[in-house]
Order: sequence, then C-alpha cells, then structure tokens
Amino acid sequence: MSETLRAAATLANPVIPGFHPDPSVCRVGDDYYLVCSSFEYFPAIPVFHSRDLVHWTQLGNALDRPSQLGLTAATLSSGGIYAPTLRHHDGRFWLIVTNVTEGGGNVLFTATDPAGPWSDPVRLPGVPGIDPDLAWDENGTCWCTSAGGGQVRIDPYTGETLGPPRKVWAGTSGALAPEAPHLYRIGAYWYLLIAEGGTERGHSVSIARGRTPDGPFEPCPDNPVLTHRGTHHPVQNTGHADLVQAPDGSWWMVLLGVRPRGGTPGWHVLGRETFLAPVKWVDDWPVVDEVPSVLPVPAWPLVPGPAEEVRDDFDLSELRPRWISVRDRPAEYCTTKERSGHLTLRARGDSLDEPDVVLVGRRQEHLACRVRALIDPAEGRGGLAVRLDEEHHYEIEAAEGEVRVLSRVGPLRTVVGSRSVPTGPVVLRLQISDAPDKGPRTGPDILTLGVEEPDGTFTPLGELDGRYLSTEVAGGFTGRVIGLYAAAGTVHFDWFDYEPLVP
Ligand code: 6LW
Repeated sequence: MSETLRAAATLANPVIPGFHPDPSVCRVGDDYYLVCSSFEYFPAIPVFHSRDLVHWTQLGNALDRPSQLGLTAATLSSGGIYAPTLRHHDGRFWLIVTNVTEGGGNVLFTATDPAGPWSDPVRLPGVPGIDPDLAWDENGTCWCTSAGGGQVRIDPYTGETLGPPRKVWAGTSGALAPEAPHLYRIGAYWYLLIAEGGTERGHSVSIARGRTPDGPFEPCPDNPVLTHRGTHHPVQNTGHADLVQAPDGSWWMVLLGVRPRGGTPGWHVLGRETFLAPVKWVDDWPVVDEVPSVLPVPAWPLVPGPAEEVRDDFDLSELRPRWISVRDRPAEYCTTKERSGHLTLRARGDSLDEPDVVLVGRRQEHLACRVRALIDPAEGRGGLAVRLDEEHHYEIEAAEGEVRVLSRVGPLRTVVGSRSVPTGPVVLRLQISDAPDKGPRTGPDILTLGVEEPDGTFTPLGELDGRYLSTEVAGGFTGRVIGLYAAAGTVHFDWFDYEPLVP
C-alpha cells in the first residue's frame, strides 16, 4: 500500500468498527473517552480512549465484576446492558446504563480512572425508561433524562430521585421511537439531542433547545439534523448520537451506523458501529452534512494507538479487554492459568444454542478477515465459532480424531461437512470474504470454515452464506462475535489469530 493510501485508510469511518453501538463520549483535557452498549456480553460496556477522536484504543470494560451486573440465563441475546451515557463531572467519571434484564433498571457507576475499577452499582428505581442521560446545571443539580421516562432530578450519589419524572419533548413529528436523549449546556441554550425513527433504516438525529435544563424545548426547524434514510449512502441507520467539543473549539458527533451490503434489502453483519462526523453551528443550531466514509483530516496531529497484533498467544494471566463471553465468565470454566500459554475452556451447555455456552470471543471488526486457532481437543470437544445469537451461528468443531462444520439458522441445525483428522492438536480456520455477485440476491459475504493440513494448506469443509448471520435475518441489536468455545469436556487453545483482509 502506498503511503497516501495508508494515510487515507487510517481516517476511514467507522472509527470503532464492529458491534459498538450507542456511543457516548466525553473529553477531559486532551483525552477523549467513549463507551458503547454490550447487551448480553460480559465483561460489559467497553471503554475506549483517544487523543484525536479518530484512533481509539480499548482501555477495559466498565462492568467486569459479576457483582456489578446481573446477566443470568434470563438475559437472552440483545437483552442485558443498553445505551450508556459517559460524563466527567466533579473530578470523576459517571456512567449510567439500563440493564433491561428483569430486576435491573437504570444504574449508575463512577470511577476516577476510566480504565477502572468502576464502582458497584447505584440503583435508580425512580428513573423509568431506557437510554438514561446525565447532565449537571450551574447549581450542581443533576438532571437525568431517559427515553420513555422523561426527566427527573437525582442525587447521583444515592440514586434518590428528587420529585417525579416529567415528559419534556416527544420529538419532532410523531416519528417512531424518540430515544437516546443527551442534554447539554452550549452557549446560551440547553440542547436536548435525541434519535428518532427507530434504529433501523429510518434512524435520525434531532435536536431542540431551551433556556433551562427542563425546557420548554423549541425543536430545530431543520430536524432531523442528520439522517441517511432513503439515500445510496453506504452507511445507513445513522442515529443515537452524542456531541463533543475538541480543544480547538470545533464540534464533533459520534453516532451509530451500519454498513449493509449485497443486493436487496441489504444485510449488515458487523452490527451497529461507531462513526464520527464533523459538526458546524449555524444560528445556534448544529449542522451535520452527512457521515463521511473517509474523515476530513482534523486540524490537530493524529495519534494512532498501538497496532493490534494478529496473534493472541494467551500468555497473559488475564484475558485482553477485547475478549467477551456470553453473560458471565467464571474462572472454573475459562482460564489461562491451567496450562501455561493456553486458554482452557470447560463446557457447561453442549452447544452454542445454550444460554450458558462457554465462549470467549471478539467482535468481527472487518468486512473480510482470516481467523485461525490451534485447539487441543484430547479431553473434550470445542472449536471456533461465528455467533450472532443463540439461534444464528456457524462453527468448526474438533473432537479427538474428527472435525465438523456446523450451522444453526433459526430452527435448523445442520452438519455441513466433516472429516477425520490425526489425533492431537489441529488448526481450525475461518475466512470471511465478499459474496459473488448474483444481482439483487447477492448476499453480504461468504464464510468458509475448514482445517489446516500439517503443511499449512487449507481444506475447506463448508462455505456458508453470510446473510444468515446478519441483523436483517437474525434480528436484535448486536453483531457478529468470533470466538472459541467448549461443547463437551475440556479443550485447550494454544493461540488465536485474527487478521483483517482487504475485501
Ligand atoms: C437503544 C436505543 C437504540 O436503547 O437502540 O439506536 C437501543 N438506538 O437508543 C439498543 O441499543
């Protein structure tokens, strides 16, 4: 790649690719921090850091102790932890989320270091709704505004509500799902930013302003201030935004969007991703032209973080922050301490269909990629999986002497291919590439699963259509997660490679 191309690639939008929806951002000095929703996955709420708004490095996960959240088997896919707001106030970071699992509700956490540790939860039983926001006025009063819940003053230290919630603004025109509120004091006004139209193709961002934090709010005459609905733009479903000002005074919006591909109706497979867009102000209203596919070079120096290594050798005592599991990750089922330099997984359920599957995965963040893993199945059965949810996953599974490619799509479970292999460790491989053109019926991508021979050549055992692991087929709010799992007994993984490819 030429230097020019490499420079352009580094400014590609999304700034945080893969299943990273509902971004919320704040700045402290020259540092930006950003969090996303995590749904049924544990640890929950990934926390990112950036010095330039373009390059983001994951610092950790805010909710990394089971005592902070209750993701039990009652939390099905796309349940769990929704739509955080991250703010910095009074010398600390404040994070508020909704746990939609029964008994959860809106909960608040604090930290002095966003990398953690984060506090135990402060519950907010008096705050109804989802997508809670936090804003402090000049008197230090904390306002909590939520979708479907209205607005209420709270004591953020105790979780007590001060008075009953009030409805403040229902959006511009009776559009579907006014949600994701964020309240800001900017100049002479209080602004209430929301998403409208639902998180699908009709998604949009609207804004209203008033003189006080509780309104009354006057809608922007140009609402929605951002939407890509009904356009050919490769980024769709744009909405659920948050605003941040750079130290040079410029304004930026982080938001979620998706990249549907293939024929009609288009399928997105990486979930809702985090994009960045420049914001101008005209007549004290924000103007966002569109979400650029390649970002304009900002006025400040770019600060790329460390390049992500292809291989994880499982040589650290703790798993890196990108690794997530379904609902929980007890040490007796998942450890790097049992066999040195290996990830050891012990099965609970007997397949990825089970709510208590033992899976350690990472988000698929690139449209095309090659993934490899070395498994020792001598004491059990397990493998390499691509998971959208309990009912939509593909996997290559190894047991002593045999490997099989399995597919679960809705109610159908199929053994796609199998073959015998010599006993001992085996390299499993997954390749994801663009689908061949079939006109309007072209799918988004093809997933090829198979084994590597001792001489390194690849033997595919199944070539599967990627549309069945897309949100348009499976539904829900998440995206693909690629990972290692155990389905019987104990399996050991020596390493895991994830290599982005040019599609
Ligand atoms: C979230 C809502 C939304 O609560 O999707 O796109 C929901 N916006 O604001 C789940 O992420």
